Amino acid sequence: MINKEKFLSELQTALETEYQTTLQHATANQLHCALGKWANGELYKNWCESRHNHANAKRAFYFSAEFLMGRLVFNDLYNMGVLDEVRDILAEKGADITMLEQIEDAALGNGGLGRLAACYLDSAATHNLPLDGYGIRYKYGLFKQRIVDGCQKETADDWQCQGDPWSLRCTADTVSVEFGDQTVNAVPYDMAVVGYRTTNVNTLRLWQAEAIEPFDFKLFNEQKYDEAVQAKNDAENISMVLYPNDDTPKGKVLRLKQQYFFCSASLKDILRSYKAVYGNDFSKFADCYAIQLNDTHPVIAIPELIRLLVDYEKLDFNLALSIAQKTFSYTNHTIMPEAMEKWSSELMKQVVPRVYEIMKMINEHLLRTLSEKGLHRGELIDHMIISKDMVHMARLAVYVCHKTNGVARIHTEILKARTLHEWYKLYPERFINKTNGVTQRRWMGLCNPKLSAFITELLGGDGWLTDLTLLKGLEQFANDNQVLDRFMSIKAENKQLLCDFIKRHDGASLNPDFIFDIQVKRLHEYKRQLLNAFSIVDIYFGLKDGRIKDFNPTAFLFGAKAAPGYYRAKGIIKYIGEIAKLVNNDPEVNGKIAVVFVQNYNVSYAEKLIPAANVSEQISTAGTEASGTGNMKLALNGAVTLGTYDGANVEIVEQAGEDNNYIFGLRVEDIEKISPNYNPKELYEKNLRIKRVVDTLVDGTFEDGGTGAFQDLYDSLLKGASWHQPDQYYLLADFESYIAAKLRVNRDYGDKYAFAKKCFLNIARCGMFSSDRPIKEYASEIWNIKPCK
Ligand code: GPQ
Repeated sequence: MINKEKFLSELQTALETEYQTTLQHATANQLHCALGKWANGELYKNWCESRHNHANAKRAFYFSAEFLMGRLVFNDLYNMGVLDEVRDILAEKGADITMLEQIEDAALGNGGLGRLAACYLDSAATHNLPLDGYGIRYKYGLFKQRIVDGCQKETADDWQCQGDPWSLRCTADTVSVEFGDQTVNAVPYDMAVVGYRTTNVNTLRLWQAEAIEPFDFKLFNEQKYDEAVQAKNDAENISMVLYPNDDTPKGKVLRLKQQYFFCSASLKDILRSYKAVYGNDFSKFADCYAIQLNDTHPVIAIPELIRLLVDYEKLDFNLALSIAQKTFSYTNHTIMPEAMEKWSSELMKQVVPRVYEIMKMINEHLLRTLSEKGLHRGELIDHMIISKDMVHMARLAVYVCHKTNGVARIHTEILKARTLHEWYKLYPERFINKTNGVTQRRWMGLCNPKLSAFITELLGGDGWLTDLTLLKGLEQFANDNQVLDRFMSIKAENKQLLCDFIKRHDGASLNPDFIFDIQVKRLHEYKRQLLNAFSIVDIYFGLKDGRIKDFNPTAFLFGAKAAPGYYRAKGIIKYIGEIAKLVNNDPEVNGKIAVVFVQNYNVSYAEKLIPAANVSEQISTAGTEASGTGNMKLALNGAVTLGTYDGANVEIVEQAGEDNNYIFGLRVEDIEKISPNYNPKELYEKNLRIKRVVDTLVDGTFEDGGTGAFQDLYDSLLKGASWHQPDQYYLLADFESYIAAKLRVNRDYGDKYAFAKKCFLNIARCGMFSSDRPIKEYASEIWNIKPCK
């Protein structure tokens, strides 16, 4: 319960003193800042106490270059347990809380990896686990996307332009970070990570790069104005912008600087708190702290910790290495070869010379280990060597960390059998699986209040919000048509809300009675949005020709950002745009199919789309998607999965039942078998449906605006390119089985109770996909930390 008088008086004071306005007249920004101030005041005591408690326990830190937090205001109020009250009090005073939907997301991440970090922070805080995040306070988050004439246009995401009332600048904790050619300040900004229904508050500490001196006086006096601020600009550039590549790192100097910047600053911060308690006795370091490396982006923290211990604390290298070994663990998020981070040794030498020397020492240590084990063979060493012309970050991570984990069972198995096989043979005990999860607070409670209230009613309590396995209790209602009726009407209401939002946001009109078939995720060839597009074109032709009859009207929705330099992905966006134009304007079919590509898909948009989905498209080529987490969010909101045997889909259908989902296509073993002789050209020539659909890329059906993008897509499937074989993601191989499965979903939807039952059972059986489960597993099996309150 909040103290209403105090709340109103604080809010009003903030509005008056800061903006000379009142609750009735406040803009969204003003109300947002005032609410943020109030919330920080409310949290202050619990936050201090939590910090104090954590200081006396073993703690863990999540090092991540990305934290995709999304919009903070609703989530923080929700977790504080005051969202409904605040909404009501504001309404009484003539202010509408929904105007805060204008507030920008904190989009400091690209996609799954960054959002996973955010879900883990939420779960740890909720379960009183002392886990804090360390990352970068980018000035500009992931770009904003507009679709102009079917093409993606990017603009800068100035997420702090309306202020950032959820962060506290902690100038006193500034540290400096040294590179080969510059030294900068790292200034921390702390965000409270509010646990749900607990007094525990954890911290996300994000570092901002600033110049040591604001400008050079001497140069200024000489009227060399640009040069006078050069150092300032060079410093600020480090935390200026999030790299917008998902899964495909580019070896850029600035990116390396970003990685080193936040790792070095975070370790200095951690060492400072350690020394305040233990002085120079480092023997207890690994008993006090565990550090999780979120992919290879923060792996440079390993040599950095060793450097700090050796150069400043005068520890012997081997002792420092063994401390690092006990402290660090590493999560791998991909097996895509192009995503494995490598840095040129030249670049390393230039940017972080001493760290590079330490890496070479680690490499020497590896070579000695291999030779002791009798594994000093040339070709094996080529596969394992950490540093030569290139520095291999994943190898460095696996060699030093005491644990390496994949993010879904099939993914971990592939790591062991292929990607990191040599390492697995050497250190089998280090490999462990941690299937991802999502927080049900944001991804059910907050974004789907009606369904959540209904679940609570059915279960006779809302304990599921902190123990998602309780959803099992819903199974007993799966044959109850009254329950299914209410379930369906909630879905219908969510679809109506989504239609209204899409109308306002994208200008597109949709009929909520259509089946909502949704594919939302980053745009990437391996995720196969192009296959989905092809299926729509095939269905379109089928409807026109009369080959497909009795089709239940379906809206195909897409949301996806393409990395700005990923031309092929942008070509796919344009192609979907062309399909939308054709289909939506054809009166012969537009009562049957609709296609919408929504603009600027982000966390807040996901919160609207996911509760409204009937069908969840999870169609990556088997063996390519490490896990996926959108698949879990959609299943938990009552959509069936139309997907391949890939990532966490495997475990979702294992839990929810094959019969309640639509699995199609080649499996990893199948692909292995056919790949040596795979001939997509033959499939194209023999199968007239495939040919007709693929030909729309080049036969004038659609226009790519003279860019050649569609010809390139066509060639990628039938000719390949210097860097890949034709149709490397097996779209044509899965074409028929995919569309057959899609038509099965479509037919099954017609039996509304049977279909609703499938959806309902997906919810009831997906309790294991809460991020609460893996965070507790990390805590007990990897970090050895315990709840503390
Ligand atoms: N993932 Cl390597 C990203 O979002 N960004 C990356 O740079 C890498 C992986 C994703 C991965 O593609 C998904 O399958 C996972 O579900 C997600 O990480 C979280 O583990």
